[in-house]
Amino acid sequence: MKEGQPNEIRLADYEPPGYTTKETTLHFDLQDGSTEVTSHLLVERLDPNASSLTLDGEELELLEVKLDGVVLEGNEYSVDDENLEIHGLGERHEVEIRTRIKPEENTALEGLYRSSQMYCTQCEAQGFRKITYYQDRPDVQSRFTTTIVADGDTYPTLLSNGNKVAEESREDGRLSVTWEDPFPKPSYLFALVAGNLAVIEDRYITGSGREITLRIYSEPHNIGQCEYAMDALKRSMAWDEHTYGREYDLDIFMIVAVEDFNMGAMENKGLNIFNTSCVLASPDTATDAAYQRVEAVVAHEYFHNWSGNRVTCRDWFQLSLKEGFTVFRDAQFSADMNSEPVKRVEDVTFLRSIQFAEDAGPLAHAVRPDSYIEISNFYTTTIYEKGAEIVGMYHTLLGPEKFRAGTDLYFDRHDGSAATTDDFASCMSEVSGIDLTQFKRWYEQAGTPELTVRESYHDGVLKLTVEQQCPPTPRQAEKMPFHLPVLIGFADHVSGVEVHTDAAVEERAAGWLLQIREAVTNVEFRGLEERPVVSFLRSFSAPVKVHHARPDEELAHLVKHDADGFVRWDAMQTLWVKHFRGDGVTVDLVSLVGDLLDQALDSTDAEERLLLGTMLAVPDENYLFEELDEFEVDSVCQAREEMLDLLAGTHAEAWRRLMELYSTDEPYSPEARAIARRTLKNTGFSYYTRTLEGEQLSSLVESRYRMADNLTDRRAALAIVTRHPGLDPNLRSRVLTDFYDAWQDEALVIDLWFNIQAQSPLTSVDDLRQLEAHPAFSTSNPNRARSVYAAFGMLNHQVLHDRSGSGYVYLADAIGRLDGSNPQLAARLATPLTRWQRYDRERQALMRSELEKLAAAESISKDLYEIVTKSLRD
Ligand code: B3K
Ligand code: ZN
Repeated sequence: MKEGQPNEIRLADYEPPGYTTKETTLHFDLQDGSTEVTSHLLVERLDPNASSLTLDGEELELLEVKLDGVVLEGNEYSVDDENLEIHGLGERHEVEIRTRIKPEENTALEGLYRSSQMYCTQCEAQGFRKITYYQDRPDVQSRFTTTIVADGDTYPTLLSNGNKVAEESREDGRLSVTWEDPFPKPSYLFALVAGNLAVIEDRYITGSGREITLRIYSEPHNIGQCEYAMDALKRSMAWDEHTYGREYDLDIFMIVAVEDFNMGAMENKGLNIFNTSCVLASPDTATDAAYQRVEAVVAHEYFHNWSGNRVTCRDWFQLSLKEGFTVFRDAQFSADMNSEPVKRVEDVTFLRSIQFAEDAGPLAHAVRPDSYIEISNFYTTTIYEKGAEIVGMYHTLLGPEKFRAGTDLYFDRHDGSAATTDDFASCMSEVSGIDLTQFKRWYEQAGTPELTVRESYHDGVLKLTVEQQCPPTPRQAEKMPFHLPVLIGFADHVSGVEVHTDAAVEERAAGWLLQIREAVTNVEFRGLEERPVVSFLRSFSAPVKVHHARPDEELAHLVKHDADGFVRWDAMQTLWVKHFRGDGVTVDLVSLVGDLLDQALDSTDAEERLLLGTMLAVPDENYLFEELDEFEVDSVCQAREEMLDLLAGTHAEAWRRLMELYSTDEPYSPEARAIARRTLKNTGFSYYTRTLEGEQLSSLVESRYRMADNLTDRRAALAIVTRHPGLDPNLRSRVLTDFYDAWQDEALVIDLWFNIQAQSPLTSVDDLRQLEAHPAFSTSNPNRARSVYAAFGMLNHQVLHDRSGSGYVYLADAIGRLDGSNPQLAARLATPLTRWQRYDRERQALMRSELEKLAAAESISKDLYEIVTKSLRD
């Protein structure tokens, strides 16, 4: 890295800009090997005392600077590695800057770069400064006009934000296209695409009767897989009108599918750019989970048009303002399209496995952090998923009508401007009359709060005491109590109950909402005929851990009977965690699973089937590692395998029936009803194969693999092929080769092929090296790199945590190599090593030593430096 420590940016240092850029006119001349960018800026003074304009710029070749039409000499401005400053300015000026950049050499995939045969951009958060010198900060919003000139034969598709206003094919074979975006926007929402792209087109009529042209572009070989995304887009547009009263504003909305992309997708105004993995879907190339991800990400990026673009963030500390809110919105959408409790179960599983781990580790940070070194590192599950939980808590506290009034006020008041999380809270408070001052601690205090619940029952009165505390996190030793909503009900219908509490309480559908604000809260339920089974934290109404000492029989009762699907699943998880902690569960978990299995065999309701699908699974290792305070990796993995074998063996016949009952000839459909059938079928298949060996096993696996007519079923077979220790190795290699040969031209399917091998405990470090040597492996494509390194680091626990330390060395070496070309990706892949604190002492030492090696590298990037040094600090 450059000399010295990199700068820390602090929220406390925020200052509004002295000047703003009102109009931005850009001209791109795309040539092979280099691109010339001319920007014409109209700047205006905001602060009467300001006289210099600071522009951001990185890795640019500066060709010329003009001020009000006059070329400036080198001594009339100052320029260094990060900024260009022009001094002695007045009220209003025209600044013109010419720079040269090299998109072909841009392997970091930030700014303007090449992916396959096209040019594309990624500007959030600070990529625009790699295109030209600019006020690259979200509180500067400008109207953009963009002209792109390129060779017309190679790049007939030239796109940017807004509406196309001119197109000219010149005599020299160059094509020139101009786009104008009427909505002022910050530079992070700028986008440009140039390529020879195929397109599908549709239209959408808004509630007010405007016709919007919808286009999805991709490389020609992918265009057949864009229909599902188009369908999801139209459903998202209708849903946002209906649920939030938000209509689309431009006349055209475009999505472009790009093969090389660092994350999922990007909400550039009117021109969303997507990782192919979040837009392409066909039965043979996308699993059920991938279809659902396409639906969710299309919706997420579309919803940003209001929560992010029309109302943007004042500074990057406010990132959760747009991300938390938009994740909440896309979760509501997915719940409406599929199943509410199942979506909640999926989100809580993710939150507990990944976000709680972040909150408990050295990289814990507040949802509105105080400081950062590299903002790209703050696109975290805390900002996104915990941020979404905060918005969910506003929704629960206010109820749906007032919440909608709050969002209406927020969109109305802050339209066209850059807002803060405090502004959002003010709107929620104003419409509801609820004092949210204390609630805002959720943005300031890191760490997962823990509730301890105590119950006592006498003479028809049930007393609950709820105590809260939050563990210390880096640089935040002491925490103040949180204001949080707790939804409570009883598993069985109880009438005539009166509630007395020192907290605010409100009757809600099938239960009560408590607003907890104190460190200790008491609640009494009076007038009960017998002791009820308490259903606590229904719908997971707050992102907290709950310690609730209670008989296992009560949990089993909740599993079978509670009205809240989330609580049913949650009670089952509590029992599993207790079991793996070795606490001696007093109910028979194997027969409880048997009861659920019977329900699954009898169920006729798709939502219930989906929920049962989640309940028939034993929690995975990441979930258990987070929930168990102390554990040893190999013992947990082994205990889990033994439990799976026991469940399989005890109910072998029922698993087989489940597999067969839900095997149908129906053509593939991504609807919840069909997904539910496949989930149960493949759950049965997976358990049943644990009871087989030899020829019986081979023939079942091979026949299921051969008869699969979609990727979900094929993947289920492949998972057994790659993980079942008793499977004939010849069959394993035959199926893997067959799969590769059949799908070698489908990049996303081959990603899955690498991924499923990299995550199998049967894949050793030597096998991983062989995978890396495969001709289809490449680290320049982030999806492919992740398919091996992220799958290994996040999911292959036994090999990663091998006592020899070879797994850590392997992962760290890969990260070190990648850091040279793509720092964002490298920093992201380091996540498993940053969790070192939760493992045993020997493993801690081995993991820390790999982090120290990475930190010591001469040329470490700012991105990776921040992650490794912060994760090593005491
Ligand atoms: N806003 C983008 C994320 C940008 C990440 C930059 N490193 C995608 C999203 O959350 O919608
Ligand atoms: Zn987002």
